[in-house]
Amino acid sequence: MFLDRVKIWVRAGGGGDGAATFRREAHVPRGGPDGGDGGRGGSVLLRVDPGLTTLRDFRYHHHFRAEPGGRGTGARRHGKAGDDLVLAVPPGTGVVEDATGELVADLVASGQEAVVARGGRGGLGNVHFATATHRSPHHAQKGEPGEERWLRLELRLIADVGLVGLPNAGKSTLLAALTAARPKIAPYPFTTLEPNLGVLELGDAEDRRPTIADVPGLIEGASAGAGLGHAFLRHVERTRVLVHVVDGSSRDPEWDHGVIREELRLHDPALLAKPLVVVFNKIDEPEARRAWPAFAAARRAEAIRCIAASAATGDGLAVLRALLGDLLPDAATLAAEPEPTGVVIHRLEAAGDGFTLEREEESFRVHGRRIERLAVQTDFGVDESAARFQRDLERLGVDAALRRAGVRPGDTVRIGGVELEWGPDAWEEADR
Ligand SMILES: Nc1nc2c(ncn2[C@@H]2O[C@H](COP(=O)(O)OP(=O)(O)OP(=O)(O)O)[C@@H](O)[C@H]2O)c(=O)[nH]1
Ligand SMILES: [Mg+2]
Repeated sequence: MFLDRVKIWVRAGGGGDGAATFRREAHVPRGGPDGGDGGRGGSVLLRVDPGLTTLRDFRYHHHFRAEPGGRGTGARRHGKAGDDLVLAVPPGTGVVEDATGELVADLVASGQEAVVARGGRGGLGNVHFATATHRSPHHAQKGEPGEERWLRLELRLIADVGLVGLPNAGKSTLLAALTAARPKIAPYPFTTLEPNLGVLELGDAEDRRPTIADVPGLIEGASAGAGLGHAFLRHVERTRVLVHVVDGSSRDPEWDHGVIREELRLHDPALLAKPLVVVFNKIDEPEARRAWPAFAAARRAEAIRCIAASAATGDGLAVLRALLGDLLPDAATLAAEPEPTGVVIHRLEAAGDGFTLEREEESFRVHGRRIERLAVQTDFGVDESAARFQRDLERLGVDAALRRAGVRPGDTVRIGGVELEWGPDAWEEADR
């Protein structure tokens, strides 16, 4: 199976919990708080490895987790930070947030990285909560959970020249004849299931080394999803020059030519505006030689560049090389990293203090990044921590908003993943 689109789940490590410990020393009967902070959780990153051309590594493995941060301990010892998890992807990998369909990163340049799930912050230890009037706090923060999300990785191979054509036209044979690449070649359609890349040695004074991509054969209806369809057309979107390979010995090369043009147009009319060379291949075959004059005349009438060649014997390949040399830009432009489209690095929203309130039958739901984070970082089993959270609700205005909305004792209030019961003076985590 050709894989250039995969769905993966990533989860960053949660931050470690802060500790609520007290100093114990031989001569100090009641030591002060000395709980250290939890360590930060590891993040999940994607990084471009220019040696990769497929998303094959994600074929059997779809779930990725970074390491959590360690818990803080006594004597103000901080927990260890979790290691980041770095996943290698090929250049041309678009990263789409599955839930929203939004492109969050477009990874094209060698070594380019994107953080796709940020590790949770470590919780603060109780040393941070001691004040002049409250010297022995039992409150420590829990670690912040790591982010998790479903992502779609979509590969658009980055190559200067794209070879397109019906199955069995001779695209892979042509790639092998022009470059050092050794793709599989066979006398039946659908031999190529994954794109192959080769470097074309133009041998000119500028020493240009454009890359050529041989993509699996297109069939009628490809733009609408037939066969392996769109997946392959996506790869030619970024190429600078298209080479359309037609099997000159086929029953009707003119029809073959028309099918591919139509599929390119249906996928994206801009594809037809790219510089194009039609290679009338297999000219060593008698049928091809017979069909060539009419085919050439038709292309001339449409003002489409067209040459007769044989990928098998090498006939016409010098002409093709020279034509590609003319159509491709200079060495500096070729060497430049392609421009990413859209957003490059996913930026996480800052935790704002704002919130919204929603009534759900007998209960309420509070949405707000900051208040949701405070809720998950609170250990409601510790009275002092629950009381502290109550003060956070007052400080942020959530408490007043709930009262205005008519909350009554016993009502359920959900904040993020935490379910609480509204009490006359304090909050309790609802039994679930
Ligand atoms: N006689 C002749 N045969 C050729 C030529 N080019 C390719 N072939 C043969 O055509 C068949 C198909 O070639 P491939 O290069 O695998 O074709 P492809 O376009 O890559 O096919 P898919 O990967 O299936 O899309 C093979 O048997 C090749 O040996 C040529 O110039 N002359
Ligand atoms: Mg092939």
